[in-house]
Amino acid sequence: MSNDLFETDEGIERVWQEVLAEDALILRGYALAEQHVLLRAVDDVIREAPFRHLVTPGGFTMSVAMTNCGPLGWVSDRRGYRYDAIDPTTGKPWPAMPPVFLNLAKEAAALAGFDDFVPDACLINRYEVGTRLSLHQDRDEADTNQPIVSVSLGIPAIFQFGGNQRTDPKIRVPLTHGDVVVWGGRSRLAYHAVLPLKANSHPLTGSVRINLTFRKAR
Ligand code: MD3
Ligand code: FE
Repeated sequence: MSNDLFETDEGIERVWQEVLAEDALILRGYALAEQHVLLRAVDDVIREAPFRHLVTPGGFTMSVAMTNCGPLGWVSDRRGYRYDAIDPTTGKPWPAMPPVFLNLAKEAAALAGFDDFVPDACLINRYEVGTRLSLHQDRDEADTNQPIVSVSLGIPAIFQFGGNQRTDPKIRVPLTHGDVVVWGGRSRLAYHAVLPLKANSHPLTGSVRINLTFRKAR
């Protein structure tokens, strides 16, 4: 855990950092400065590309509701998982990535040492009370040398973080409103999960948690 000064385009900024694991860096509260703009941008995206519950290749409906913005979006159906430029629900391209999303993802990645991260996909997850995300790896992206940046908004979740093997020991970490995490290098293919959300409420989102994940899919 450390409280460090960084020189950025905006001047000097103070960032609270926690090393979660090798090459996994938590920037606690890093999104707070933009919280209102971020949530307004989520509302704009979901008006064009509503949240939906995707079906896994195995035929299970996911309890997390999802949508995307940016040039590519992550989708799942009976045929498999993939990134696609077209939203299967609307038949149209995904909404553009809001500038505030892109800038935040790039800045966070740069703080973690990924200077030229340019995400082409932002997956937006919505968790309601009881929603969970079962243990998985994120390996649908072409280049796993590129990090993933996640932004948590709304009610807290307990995140589970393991190793590169499904059965590796796992640690539990709370992720709360405004937390940003950069997952790269040796953490990039780690198994992870979100435990069922407990009832709670946040002044800006109500009883919901929103998670943004920025990815370089291609
Ligand atoms: C560690 N989302 O969308 S964000 C996902 O809170 C996903 O919605 C969770 O797992 C959520 O795939 C967790 C944290 C996260 C995202 C991607 C990772 C952790 C990661 C990729 C590799 C390792
Ligand atoms: Fe994931």
